[in-house]
Amino acid sequence: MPDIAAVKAALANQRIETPSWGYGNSGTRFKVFAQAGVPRTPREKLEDAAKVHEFTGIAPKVALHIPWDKVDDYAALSAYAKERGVELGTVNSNTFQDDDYKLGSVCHPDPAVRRKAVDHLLECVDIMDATGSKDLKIWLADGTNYPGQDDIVARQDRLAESLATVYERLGDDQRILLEYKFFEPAFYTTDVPDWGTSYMQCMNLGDKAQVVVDTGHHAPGTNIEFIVALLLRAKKLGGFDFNSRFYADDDLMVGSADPFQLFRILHEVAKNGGFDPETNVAFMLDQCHNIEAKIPAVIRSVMNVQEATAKALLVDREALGAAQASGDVLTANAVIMDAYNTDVRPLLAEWREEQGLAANPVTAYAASGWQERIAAERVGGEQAGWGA
Ligand code: PSV
Ligand code: MN
Repeated sequence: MPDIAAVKAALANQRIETPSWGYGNSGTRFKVFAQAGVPRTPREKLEDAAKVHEFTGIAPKVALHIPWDKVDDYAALSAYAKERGVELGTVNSNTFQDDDYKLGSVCHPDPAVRRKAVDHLLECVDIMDATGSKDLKIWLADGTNYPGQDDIVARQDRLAESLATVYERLGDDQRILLEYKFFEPAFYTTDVPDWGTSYMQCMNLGDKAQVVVDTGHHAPGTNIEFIVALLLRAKKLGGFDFNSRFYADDDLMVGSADPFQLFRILHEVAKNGGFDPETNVAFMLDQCHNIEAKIPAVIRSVMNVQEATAKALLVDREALGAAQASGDVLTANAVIMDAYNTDVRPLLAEWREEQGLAANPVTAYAASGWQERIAAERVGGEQAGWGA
């Protein structure tokens, strides 16, 4: 059995980045629901993210989304984050909310629109320089809705050329993380629909371009842990956008719909060196929860990743390897299921207390008075959120 001290040490090294947009109002295309106390500025989002870190101890980074988190002075924003015990993480680009992007951004048939999109991506790298962020996460809404609408291969060529311009601009320790999603908003073709397309583009770009796996961006039934294992083997897994889905890109709290899948993914991560700092996998949340309270739902997601990680670390890999080598199918499967079925909550409560944290971050947050305080203080101004 794995040594509990080693499991605890590995848990202490875990870092989960939370998304600035997870703290704002969100909804579906039918309705955006407003909540009391939701941040009105990037600084207030950082204050909320700092609370998640305060109660979990493992969420010290906050991903930004540009232009949603646009400010005049990024160095000052970074300093504000540090004062609250967190730091700015991945910069997410946005080439999907401008009228010019109706037919695409970096794949658009018009070179002027492509230039505009590339300029935005270059601006994101400038911001990374100012914030000290290492990763530019690119998710593209590009695609077509009808057969014949545009040339599939020409769009790949435009994509490659646009990304190459951005890649050239990266500093030595900066990366492009190219995210894929199989559909939405485009319904016929999507220009980066799957890990293979992202991998091909990243291969052409070079070592500083890697694939992001958003757990909600696959067709139902896709074996995501297989993709994760292959990308780790190829040294091309740049990071995760964790969330949960029942149907498509539901963006629910990670681990809520299918905790077993999350465990299986994290088992492949653990087994294939994905938790080693030198592998440099960014563990990010990408959730837009609409009906539940913002901060505790992010805390819950962080805890769900942590629980699945603890279970993955408990897999008896020696016993698993021996069973696999001897073709003992039932024992191999039993080793995996034993780890998954272990209740790790007491272990995590103990670990938190050893770290000087409350045993239960959700109840500790509820008792902290922060939610009441922001509801009372954040009155007036415009709450951050999707459009409405
Ligand atoms: C797209 O659905 C996505 O997953 C991308 O990561 C974006 O950056 C994020 O959602 C927020 O729109
Ligand atoms: Mn995502």
